[in-house]
Amino acid sequence: MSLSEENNLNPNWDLKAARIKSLKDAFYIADFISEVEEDYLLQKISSAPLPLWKSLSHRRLQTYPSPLSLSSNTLLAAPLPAWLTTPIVTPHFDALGLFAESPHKGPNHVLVNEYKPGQGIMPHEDGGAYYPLVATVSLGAGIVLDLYDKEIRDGGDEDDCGGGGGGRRPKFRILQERRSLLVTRDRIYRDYLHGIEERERDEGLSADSICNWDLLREPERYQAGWYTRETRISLTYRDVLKVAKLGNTMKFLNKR
Ligand SMILES: O=C(O)CCC(=O)C(=O)O
Repeated sequence: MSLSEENNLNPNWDLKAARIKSLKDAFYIADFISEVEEDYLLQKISSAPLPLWKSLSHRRLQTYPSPLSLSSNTLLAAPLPAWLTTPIVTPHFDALGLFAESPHKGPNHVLVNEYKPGQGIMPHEDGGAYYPLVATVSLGAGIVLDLYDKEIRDGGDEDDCGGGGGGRRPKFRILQERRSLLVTRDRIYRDYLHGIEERERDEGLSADSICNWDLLREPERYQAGWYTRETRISLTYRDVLKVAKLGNTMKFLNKR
């Protein structure tokens, strides 16, 4: 089946039904893109020229349309590449009204992160450069995203669905399957750190420890409580608040 034939809206999508109950400001749609769409995106990412990858110590990264200016968290206005827009933003995000209330009414920035088994990302917050909504599409393999209270505490509350162990305990754990969409916004965006443990396998998986267990496409796959990681790529879509037009930037530079 071709990509355009695949490009249908799924009538079963409904943000209310996708709400992760224990989090409220987070949503999970397991079957967000088809296998054909996933293959297409993976092929686009793997055929990008090598210099587009920035190698970091524990993962590698492509940034579209460009990194923010470090001093002012400003994005130089430029369109996202078409392959990152269709079908994810148009029509899928649009149908969900995901960015309907964001300043630019749509995402203007995408990070492509690649994690090999054993790689991850330290707990961090995305901060004030963005409208407080992140839409993450997972490709290639699943991974567990951990949410932490901003203050470091030992252990968690009784009703946590955090599991794991060792050092700092996550308050919540979200399993993101390949081809899924995870949306975090508002309180979850602002009040928690998020990170991915540097592990070869994710363990301690169960309906009690994984917040979105009831929304998984294949819970039976994780019934044993663990799985071995494989290479996973994420696309994180955001709306950067400050955007500069190239013409204005040039005027500004000429006046200096
Ligand atoms: O890969 C992910 O799901 C998380 C990426 C992330 O934390 C980030 O881009 O800030």
